[in-house]
Amino acid sequence: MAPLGKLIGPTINARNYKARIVANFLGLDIETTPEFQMGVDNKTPEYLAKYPAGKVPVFESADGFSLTDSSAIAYYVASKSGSDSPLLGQTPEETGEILQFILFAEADYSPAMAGTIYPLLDYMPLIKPAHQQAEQQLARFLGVLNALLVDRTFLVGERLTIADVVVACDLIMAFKLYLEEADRKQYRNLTRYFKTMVAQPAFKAVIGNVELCKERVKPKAPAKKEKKEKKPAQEPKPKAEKPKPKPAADDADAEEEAAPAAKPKSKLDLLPKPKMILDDWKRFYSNNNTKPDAMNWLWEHFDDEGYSFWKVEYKYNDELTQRFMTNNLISGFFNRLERARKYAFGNLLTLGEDNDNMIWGYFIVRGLEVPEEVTDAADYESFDWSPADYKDPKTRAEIEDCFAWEGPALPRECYDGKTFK
Ligand SMILES: N[C@@H](CCC(=O)N[C@@H](CS)C(=O)NCC(=O)O)C(=O)O
Repeated sequence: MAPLGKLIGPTINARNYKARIVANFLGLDIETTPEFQMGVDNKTPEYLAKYPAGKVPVFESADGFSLTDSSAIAYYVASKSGSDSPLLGQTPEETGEILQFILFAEADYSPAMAGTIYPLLDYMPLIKPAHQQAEQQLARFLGVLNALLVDRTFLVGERLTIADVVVACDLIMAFKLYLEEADRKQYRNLTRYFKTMVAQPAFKAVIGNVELCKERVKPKAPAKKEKKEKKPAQEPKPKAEKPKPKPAADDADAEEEAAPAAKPKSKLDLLPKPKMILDDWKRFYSNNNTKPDAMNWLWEHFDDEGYSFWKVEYKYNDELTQRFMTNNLISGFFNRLERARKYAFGNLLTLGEDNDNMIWGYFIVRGLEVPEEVTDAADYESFDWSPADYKDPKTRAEIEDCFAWEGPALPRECYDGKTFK
């Protein structure tokens, strides 16, 4: 299936999730940009010439149509399955209500959420009266949704619509960072609703598991003012600084994007220099036949003091439904493994049939343990990682067929897969 187009922007971002979830519901494929650098790629002259607001996400269709604004993009994707798209409502009344909730989420709820949470994350200055007002507004809008959901499963009608996709995505940050258990009790209906939404396979494939807030994010203590010192006779010239990539103030999931920057050096960089350079392997794998050429190269060069092999299996295969969604789930997991890209290589495959499939594969990682760059990924816990002895002939045959996406050693027929490199 040719992708419908490309969704440009950071992949770990609630606004970016909307169109991808819609695409999953409808069996459509959308290309993403996992290497996108926020604050850099959306500020280039070329980007600004096309999208003067310099915001993300934007969408470019295969035939040159482009669109901004996450909910508009999601709506456009929803309409691609025809005017009777199941996500767009069954009657004019339902379509009207869908727009009502999308606009409520964007114009009422989101500014209140941002005004409440962003100052706590230091994305905005914390000005007490403004913050209090935002908190009150947020409580008001969460209360509206909570009351409305007392006897509803979905926001509009009896089926899930794009209103649910947009609202649930916009709620992610509040549920992850702000609404503690006691708050969730207060917004019981809304919490039930949110949990139901994010448990849908089409959501899970994009966002993984959402961990609900344990303790509300606290504002950073203000930096202590430096004591005024006598001015030196001559003021030193300020150094010109290069612009740095930065998480945007209103980036709905910027805390996740900012996380890698907080860990300056990996422990893995302190290991003795390996005999095999992972990038050489990745290049060789990309440019040659997997069997026999690339695999022969690997067995010849593999350094078992510097790297280890791991078999990776999804723990919840019985929850998987359509195979294309399983494959999207793998893409989502790989997006969240971004920090490990320098230290790992692997293939995860979707094996089997619709409604009876599994995720299975092998990884090579730097070092002899699964590194924190992998274990820190939000949905790491959804997979079993077991050490693999590549010298054992059966395991070696499995690794070869896994990296080639075909062959008799695969436990089931390969439908599709993803390479992490
Ligand atoms: N209404 C827009 C808002 C887009 C938006 O504000 N995106 C943020 C990231 S989540 C952004 O691009 N910020 C960068 C900036 O404002 O320069 C949408 O839903 O797509």
